[in-house]
Parts: sequence; C-alpha cells; structure tokens
Amino acid sequence: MKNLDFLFDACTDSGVKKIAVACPYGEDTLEAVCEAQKRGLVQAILVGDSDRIRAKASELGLSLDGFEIVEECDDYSATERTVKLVSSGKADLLMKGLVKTATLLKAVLNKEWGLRSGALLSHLVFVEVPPLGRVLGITDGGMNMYPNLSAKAEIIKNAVGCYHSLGVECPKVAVLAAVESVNPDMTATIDAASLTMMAARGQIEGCLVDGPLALDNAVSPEAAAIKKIDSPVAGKADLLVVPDIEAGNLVGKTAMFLAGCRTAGVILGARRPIVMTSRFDSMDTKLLSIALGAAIS
Ligand code: COD
Repeated sequence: MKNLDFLFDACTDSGVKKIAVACPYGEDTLEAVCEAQKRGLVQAILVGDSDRIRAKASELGLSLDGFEIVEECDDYSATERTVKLVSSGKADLLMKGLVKTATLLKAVLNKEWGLRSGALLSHLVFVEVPPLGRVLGITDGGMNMYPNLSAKAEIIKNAVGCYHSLGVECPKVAVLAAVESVNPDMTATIDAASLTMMAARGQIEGCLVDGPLALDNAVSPEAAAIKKIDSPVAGKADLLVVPDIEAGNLVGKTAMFLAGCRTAGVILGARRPIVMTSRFDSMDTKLLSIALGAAIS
C-alpha cells in the first residue's frame, strides 16, 4: 500500500454500501458524508433531529436530496437507533457524528442490540507516510486503553483481518516498545516477545510478527541494519502495534498534525465497521475513513 487513494477504488469495487450516521450536526461530518455520497462511495442514512440536520446543511450550502433522514431528537436515542439500523442489517456500517465517543462506543457494546461479535473491538488507523513511500497501520490508539497480552493478540488479529480484506495477504507486524531488547522491567517488551512467539507457534496467523522493536528499527531498514536486527519485519513493517492508547494516539496524531500525513481510521471487531472521525480531521481523512469502512464492511 503506497498511498491511501486505493481505498476509494476498494470501496466502489465492493458495491455501494449504506452508512448510518449518528447525529450528523457538525459541519465536519455532514460535509464528508455529502461528499462521499456525491462521489458514489456510500449511500447515507442520517439519524438525528431532522430540523437541526437540515438547518446545518442549509447553512453549509449542502443539498440533502437523495438522503434518508431518520428522526430521533436526543443524542442517546439517535445513537441507539443508528446502532440498531446497522445491527438489523438495514445499514452496512456506522459513523459517529456530533456525539461523545464514549456514548457511541457504549451503545455499540450494548449486549441486547449493539454490534458485539464476541471479538474484542479495536481501533486501526492507516497513515500515508511520504518519506517511507508507503502506508503504515497503527493499532490501537483509539479504543483499548491498556491492553494486556491476550487483548494485544486480539488487536493484532483484528488488524490483520483488515489487511486481508484489503488484499494484503501477509502483513509484517512490528510490536513496538521503547527498545528492541527484552527488558524484564518493561512490560511492553515482554508482551512483544510473547506475541512474536505466539505467531511463531501459530497462535496468531496470516502475518509475520516481530518484537520488541523500537519505532526507528521497525520502519527504517538503515536503523534495523545499524542495530543488526535480522528479521523479516524490522525496517519493513506494515503494521505498528503500540503498547497502549497513549502511545498509539500520540504516534497517530504526531503523524497527522506535525508531519501532515493523510490518515484513515476505523474500529474493527464489531459485526460491522465503525467510522469514528474527529472534528479536527481534514475532509480527506474523513472521506478516506468512510471509504475504508465501506471497503471492509
Ligand atoms: N471490545 C469488546 N468489548 C468490550 C471492549 C472492547 N474493546 N471494551 C469493553 N468491552 C465490554 C466489556 O467486556 C464489558 O462487557 C462492557 O463492554 C463494559 O466494559 P467496561 O466497563 O470495561 O467498559 P466501559 O463501558 O466503561 O468503556 C468502554 C469504552 C470503549 C467506552 C472505554 O474503553 C473507552 O472509553 N475507551 C477509550 C475511548 C477513547 O477515548 N478513545 C479516544 C478516541 S481519540
């Protein structure tokens, strides 16, 4: 994956998907959804206070012709209705609008009508990194706060499943820590070594896993060579597995806000993909995230 534009083709190749959007009152979400529908990437169902949605659309000069609007006035019932549209199969994927992340995720995790699949839900962001000339995945900087070893294995499996859906048969997975040697006082290095052995023993399949690796020797062949790390992953990683949400969130946002990288993010592991963009994301990021969700739904 050299850049993220392939997501637009990937999502149209798989047919036009229906996206249910909870509380699309922010200009960020509404503009992105309108643009995605205009480009034929998705067909949208907007769920919320219809007067508010129409007022925002008219303020932004957006046409809602051809959109289905489902009336639900308060945020909780709109979120519940959106999740139910997806869990009942009336929509193929879900997108968060102007509603708190925790409210949406708790609705998704609802035991009676949510989108649980039995798997752990986790976040994956793809980052287009021009100096490397390729796309890196980062997981999980958006959902699981401080995953233990078994949660990290589930997080890798979710991300690897996403790579497979996008046509990458054997992604190279670097499990990151601050250093590339196992240090008994650094839990991230012990978990990384365990995950590497789990993959070697067939407990994690469909990918190559190596760790602990530091960020530099995960992505730079020169750094890996200087450290004399002989591995099929070091210097060539496709996917970076971070120790916790703080590390993942910081790496992702550093790429976006300090290096100007293009990104696309999604929550995996539910019965359907969940697109969760933030109001500070660019239109490009929002469109790419919708395309990613639609491509894998
Ligand atoms: N996958 C599957 N089931 C889960 C997950 C998960 N990742 N997390 C919790 N559950 C299940 C639990 O097994 C339990 O049955 C139920 O949900 C409630 O679990 P709690 O009490 O541990 O979780 P909550 O409801 O307090 O919080 C879950 C959140 C996802 C809301 C929480 O983990 C959270 O806020 N994560 C960080 C989200 C965030 O702020 N992201 C930043 C975006 S930039």
